[in-house]
Amino acid sequence: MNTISMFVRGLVVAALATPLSASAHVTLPPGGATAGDNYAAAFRVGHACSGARSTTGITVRIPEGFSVQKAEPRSGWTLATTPGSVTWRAASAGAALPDKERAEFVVHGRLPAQPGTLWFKVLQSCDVGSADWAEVPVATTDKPAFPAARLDLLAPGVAAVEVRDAWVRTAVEGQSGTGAFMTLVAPSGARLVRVTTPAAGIAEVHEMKMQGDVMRMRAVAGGLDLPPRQAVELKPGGYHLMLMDLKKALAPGETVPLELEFVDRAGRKAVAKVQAPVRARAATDAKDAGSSAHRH
Ligand SMILES: [Cu+2]
Repeated sequence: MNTISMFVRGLVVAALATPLSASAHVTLPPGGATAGDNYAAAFRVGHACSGARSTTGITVRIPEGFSVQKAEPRSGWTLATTPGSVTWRAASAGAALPDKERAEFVVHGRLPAQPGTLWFKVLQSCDVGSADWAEVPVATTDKPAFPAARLDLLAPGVAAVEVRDAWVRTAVEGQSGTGAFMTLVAPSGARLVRVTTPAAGIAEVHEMKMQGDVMRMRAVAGGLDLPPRQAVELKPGGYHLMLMDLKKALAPGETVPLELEFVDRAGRKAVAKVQAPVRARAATDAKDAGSSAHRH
């Protein structure tokens, strides 16, 4: 499967999938990882089991193809590994993870070389009861109550970066430049080094900086760094993509294709393709922030 067909398939999935609530479930950060790479699988726990007050244990069942290198210990918890699983257990009631407090349980390993989807089944034990996050959706429309943690394994050249809520500000006829905005998350870290779009002759990563008491913008030297698993927001007044030498007016309802080029921590180039809707201002309602990233 080539990059283009993966891209098209991703768009179809994007139209069907509903966004996962970040606070629910046990999840891996979206954005995926490059097949065959070393990967720090950081399982996020954001709440206890239904009706429980705290999480007392986490067992990750290791899917076939993922070879564990090590699991990160957690203070006050025991850590046990078998060939097929990693288990953290609170050594005392006081060390248990309170409901609504977020934590990450991290397993380092090597990913299988074949692009696709990897599902990690996670058993969450609580002071009362347990939740087995182990259901694997069969169709893209399936929304299981207890989904396993999903990891997209990407072909080389496809950026392991989640692009969220992308939009481009409207431009009237004759206007030379405008801004593009979005949220970027790179689970394994990356650097945004280049932007291209058929809508503009020049596209640059800019930042706003106070110079004396004047706000000025300038190109970010060396590209925009995305630390692992941290959301970096490009928004009016902050980092943004500057589209210059516009080819035509941009009216609400239109879509601007953007190609974002990243360099990962190993120095490899990869691309994310984004269809960014044109709007007059940031969407206040997250539900109609209808950007489509290159997958999900
Ligand atoms: Cu600018």
